[in-house]
Amino acid sequence: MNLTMRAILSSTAILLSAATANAFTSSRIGATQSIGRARTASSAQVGELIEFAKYEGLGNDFILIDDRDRDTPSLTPEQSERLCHRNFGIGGDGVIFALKAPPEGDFDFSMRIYNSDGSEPEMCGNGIRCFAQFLKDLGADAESYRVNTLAGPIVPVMNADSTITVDMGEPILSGPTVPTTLEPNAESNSVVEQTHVDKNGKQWKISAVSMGNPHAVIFVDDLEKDVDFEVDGPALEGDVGAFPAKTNVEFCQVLSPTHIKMKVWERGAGPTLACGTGTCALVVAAIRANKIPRPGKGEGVRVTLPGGDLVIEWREGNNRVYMTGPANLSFKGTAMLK
Ligand code: ZDP
Repeated sequence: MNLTMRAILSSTAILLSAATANAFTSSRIGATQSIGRARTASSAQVGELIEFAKYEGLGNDFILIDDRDRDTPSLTPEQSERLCHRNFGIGGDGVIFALKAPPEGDFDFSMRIYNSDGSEPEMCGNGIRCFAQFLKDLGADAESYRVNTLAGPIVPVMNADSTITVDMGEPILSGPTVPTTLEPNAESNSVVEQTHVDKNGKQWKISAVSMGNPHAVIFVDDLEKDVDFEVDGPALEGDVGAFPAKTNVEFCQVLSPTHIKMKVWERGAGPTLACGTGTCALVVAAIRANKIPRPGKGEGVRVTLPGGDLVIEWREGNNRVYMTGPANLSFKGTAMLK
C-alpha cells in the first residue's frame, strides 16, 4: 500500500496497534517522526493524529495521553468525549492526561480526567492507578508518585506484586461539602442512611460520602432483586435536587464482615465495571452505618465489583483511605481526532 492510500485509509479509520508493556522503550509513547504534532499549548485539531495508550483498572478503562510537557490537556472535553465513543472512537470510560507538576507544591505530575460525557471529575481512583502504571511504563520508574489532582495531592505506591496502593486521602463527610442537600442526620453534619424518594417514587436509604467526588452509597439486601440498575442508576445520578453536582451511585450488598459486593452507576459515564473512589466511599459508609465492623489495623475490606476486586483500608490512626488494586496496559496506538 502506498503512502497516499494509507493516508486516505487513516482518515476514515482509527488506527490501533496492539502492544505489550515492555514495548515502551522511548520516553514518549509511540513517538515517531512521521506522525504526531508539535506539542504546543493549543488544543489538537480535527483531522490530527494523536498518540495514546489504553489502560484498565478492573475493566474501568481509560485513554491515557502523555502531556507531561504541558500545563493543560491537549484535548478538549468534546474531543475526549468522541474518543471515548466505543463505535466512533477508541472507546473508554474517560480520558486521562499526564501533565507537568504545578510550579508550587511538592508534586511529580498533575493529572486531569474527562469522563466519557466530557464532564470533568475531581478525582478517579481506578484512573490514578492507570496513571501511575502509565508513568512507570513511560520510564518514570519510581516507587511512588505525588500527583496533583483537582481533589488535592494523591499518592500511588507501586507494590512488588505489581498491584498499586493509592493513598486516597480523607473522606469528606459533611453533607453540604459532598455536596448533598439531604438532611444531615449524624455527627459532623454527615448523611448516613438518610431516607430519600427518587423521581420514580422509589425510596432509598442514602449515605453521602465524597472522596473528592460525590458518592451516594446505598445498601440493599439483594443487588439483583432490589435494584433496577438501568432505571435507578440514572434517576439518582441526575437527582440535582439531592446532589447539586450530580453523583456517582453505588449499590452495595454486604456478603460478610470483610467482604462487600457493589455495582456502580458513574456520574458522567453510566454503568462501569469498577469505580475506585466509589469503593473507598462505600467502605467508609459501611463502617459508619454499622454494616460491617471496623477491621483491625492493617486489615482491609474486600470489595467485589463487576470487573474484579479492590481492597480498601480506612486507617483509624490518620483517617485516610488506602485502595489497592491492579492497573494494566491494554494497547497503544494512534487515533484521528473527529
Ligand atoms: O466523579 C465522577 O464523575 C466519576 N465518574 C469519575 C471517575 C471515577 C472512577 N470510576 C474511579 O475509579 O474513581 C474513575
